Amino acid sequence: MFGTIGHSRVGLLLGAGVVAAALVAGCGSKIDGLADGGHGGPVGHSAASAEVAELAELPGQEIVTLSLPGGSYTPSAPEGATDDYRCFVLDVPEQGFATGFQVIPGNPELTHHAILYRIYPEQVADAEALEAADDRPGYECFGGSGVPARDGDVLRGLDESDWITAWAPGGEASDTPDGYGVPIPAGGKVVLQMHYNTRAGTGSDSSTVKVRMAPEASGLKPLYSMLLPAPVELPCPADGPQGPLCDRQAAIADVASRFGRGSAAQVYGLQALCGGDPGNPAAGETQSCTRTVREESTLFAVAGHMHLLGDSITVDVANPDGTQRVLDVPQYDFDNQDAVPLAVPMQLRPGDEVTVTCTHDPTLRGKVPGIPVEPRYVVWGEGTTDEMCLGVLIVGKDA
Ligand SMILES: [Cu+2]
Repeated sequence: MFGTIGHSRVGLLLGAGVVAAALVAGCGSKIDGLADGGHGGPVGHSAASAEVAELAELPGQEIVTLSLPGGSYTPSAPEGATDDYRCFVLDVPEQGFATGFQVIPGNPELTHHAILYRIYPEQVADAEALEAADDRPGYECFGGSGVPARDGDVLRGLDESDWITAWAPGGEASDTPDGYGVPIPAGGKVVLQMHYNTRAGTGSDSSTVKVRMAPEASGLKPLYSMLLPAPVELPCPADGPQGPLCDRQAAIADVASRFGRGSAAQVYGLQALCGGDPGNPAAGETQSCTRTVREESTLFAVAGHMHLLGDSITVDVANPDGTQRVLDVPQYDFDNQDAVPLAVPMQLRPGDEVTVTCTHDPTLRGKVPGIPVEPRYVVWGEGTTDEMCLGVLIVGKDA
C-alpha cells in the first residue's frame, strides 16, 4: 500500500499493471504508436480487501461519485478471450484539482483493474466518437484510453500522462500530497477504463469512483504521473526449449494479432524512445531507458510495473550531485506494485536524468502459474504472455 507523506497518502496508485497511452513518432521511419500498455493479466488477485479506508471529507472540497453509464455494465469478452477492457466516457460535475480517490468495485470477482484518464476539452469529440462506435455502453480499449494524444507531443504525453488514478483489488482510498492536486480541466471529461476478467466471475458490475475535488481557485500545484517505460526484448534462453515464437518478428506479429497493429508499433517505438535500433535491438534480460527531466518538479513517490516474468526493477535519478536510487525492487512481486514514497521528496531539475532498469527472468516460464509454457521471445505488450518495464514517477510541477 502507499506510504504516508505528511498526513496524506500518496495518490495515483499504480494498480496491477497499467500503462498510459502516448504516441511515439521517431527515428526517421514513421512509428505511429508507442501506445498504451496494459495490465498483467489474471494472477489470482482475490477480491478487494475487507478493510477499505473511506475517502475523507475536507473543508471547501466536494466529493463527487462517478458511475458507469446507466449504473451498471455486463462484461462480455471477445470470442475466445477471457478479458473485457471497456472504457466509459464520464462527466465530472466539478473542475479544478482532484485531491483524493476511492474506487468501489461493484463486482469484486470480475473487476481486475480500473483506471481513470483525463480528457482535455479538445479531446472530448474523439472520446465521444469512440463511445458511439457500437451500440453497447462504452468502447473497447486496451491499456490506455484509446483517445489520441492532444497535439502529438510524445514526451509531454509521458511526462504529464493522462492518468488520474488507478486501482486494483485491495486498493484503498488515497490522497494527493499536501498542496498538490491532479488537474481536471474545465470542459473536459474523464474516461474510466474497467478491466474485467470474465474467467473469474459472471454477472454485471456497478463500480463507482469517488473523487474529491478542490476548486480551481484553491491554488494547488499540479500533480502528474510521469511514465518511464523501457523496451522488453527477452529472447528464449539458448539452453531452454525453442519454438516458432522464439523469433522476434513472429512474436511481434503475435502481439499485434491479439492487441492490434498499434501494439507492434509500440515495440518499435520504445526502441526509438530509448535510443535503440527498432529493427535490430539489443536483446537481453536486462533493459533500461533514460530520459531527461524537462521541468522543475518535485518527486514524491515511484512505482515499478512488470508482468509475471519480472525479476527486479530500479529507478535512478542522476543530477550534478550524483545518482540517487529512488526505487529499488530487488525481487519483484506482481501482487505488490504500490508506489513507494520517498522518505524526503526530491527536487528534479531540467537536465537531470531518470533511468528505469528492469530484469526479467525467462526461466520463470513453466514455474509460475498463469504463464503459458510455450517458449517465446517476449516483447512489450498487454497480455499475461507479454511483458512490460515501466517506472511511474509521481511528480508535482513547481514552476
Ligand atoms: Cu502491464
